[in-house]
Amino acid sequence: MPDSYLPKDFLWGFATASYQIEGAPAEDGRGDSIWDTFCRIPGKIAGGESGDVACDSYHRTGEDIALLKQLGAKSYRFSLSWSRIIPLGGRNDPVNQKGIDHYVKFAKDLRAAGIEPMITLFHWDLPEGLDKRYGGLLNKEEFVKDFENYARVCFKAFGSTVKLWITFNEPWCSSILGYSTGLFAPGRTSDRSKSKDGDSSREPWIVGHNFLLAHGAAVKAYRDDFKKQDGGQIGITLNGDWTEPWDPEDPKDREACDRKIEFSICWFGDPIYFGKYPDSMRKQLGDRLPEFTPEEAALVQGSNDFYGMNHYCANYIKHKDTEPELDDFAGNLEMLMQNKKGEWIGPETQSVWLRPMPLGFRKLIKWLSDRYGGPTFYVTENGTSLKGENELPLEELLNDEFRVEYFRGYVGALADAHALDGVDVRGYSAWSLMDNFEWAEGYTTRFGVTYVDYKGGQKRHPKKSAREISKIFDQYIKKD
Ligand code: NCW
Repeated sequence: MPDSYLPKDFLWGFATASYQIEGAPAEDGRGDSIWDTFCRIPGKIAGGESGDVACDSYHRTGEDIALLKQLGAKSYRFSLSWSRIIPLGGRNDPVNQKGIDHYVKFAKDLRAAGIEPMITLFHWDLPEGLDKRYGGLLNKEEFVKDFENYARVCFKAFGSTVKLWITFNEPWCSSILGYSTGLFAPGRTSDRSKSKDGDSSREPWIVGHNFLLAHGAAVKAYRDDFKKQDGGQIGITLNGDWTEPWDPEDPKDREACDRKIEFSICWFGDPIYFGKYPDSMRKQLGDRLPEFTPEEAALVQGSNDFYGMNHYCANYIKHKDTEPELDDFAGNLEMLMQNKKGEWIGPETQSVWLRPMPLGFRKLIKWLSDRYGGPTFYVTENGTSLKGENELPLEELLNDEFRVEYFRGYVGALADAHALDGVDVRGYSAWSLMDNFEWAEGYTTRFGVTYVDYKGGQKRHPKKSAREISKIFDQYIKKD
């Protein structure tokens, strides 16, 4: 037993998301989501791919559960496709019983297999109908009501079968990548207008605000009408990287490190824990960052039963002395992979944004725990890709020692955060159970502990990491 440890009933398992694994886009009454439409735009997705087939998980629920069991998972985090449940998305649109039945059976089957289901209500695949009808995430009045309605339909359908709910996955990604850089659906960019008269540099902040209100409304609905009888917990999942100063001697770089975390994580975390946006964001963005009315602030503040943490990597941060650009979303700084001395933050991976640094995980969860008064954490995603993994011969690809090392490093860092720093962490989901549709990167990036043979009938082949991960947790989880 190492010095550090994780609590006895620690829930570890794997995570996926509906559009990334399911396929079956037109089956059993499913409506389009903004990702179906986005994938049809030439040039948006590597290789012109889409989630039309993906891992075919919609048809392989039994196989996926058997795989989870085989790997020893105690929990499985998956997301619901809103447009399978309400094909057009809105509160006055028909509910699709077939969609509900599919997921309820899946959750019950997981439970029967001894695996705790953890449901994400929204992992980026907004019903296309809502985007078309009223501008989707940009429309506060409509979106908040429609999300609350969708959440209520789900809470009612799953009852006590599901005890861990996540409203939104990584709202930063949907807001910034969907409404500023345009890398993700619906692909809106802030360079449509660099002028001060333009509205486009406001859009990501409006979308972020609407996510927070919709989260608050869904949590209130759960607490008012479901939590008591179903006995579950509900939270949001936020992504964010650790930051190290480019020049540790420079106080401005050190300040910029915190500012970067504020712009990515505290943008959502501060309203949820404090009822307001970080001062650094207000200072830079002025009135482009929406204001909370007192009612809105009250709805959002205190709306997390737990903090869902997605974490992958770290960056070096160098401050900028120039005025921030109108479309800057990071806090007027540079994100770098090398520091002043030319040292790399971590090894290269297939994803340009991902360089692992396990100690950064420990530092970040402690930083967040301190800032937010010691909340309960569930790590809802953590994992890696390997540069060139997709090109390797199968045998080598299955021998993913680098991923085993990644999990050893990160799980060890988490155990340190728990045992040595006093962080209250109850669960961990590795990203991902299997290789899947990696959004704009298509199928070129493989995050799975299980290889999916896309050309060979979606057959699953567990990699070495799939077998090792249970041993890693076994080593750290306290026995009595
Ligand atoms: S793309 C992304 N991911 C991966 C994805 O598969 C999963 O669905 C997400 O929850 C793995 O974990 C998350 N995150 C986006 C990374 C940010 C890219 C930064 C671009 C710079 C502007």
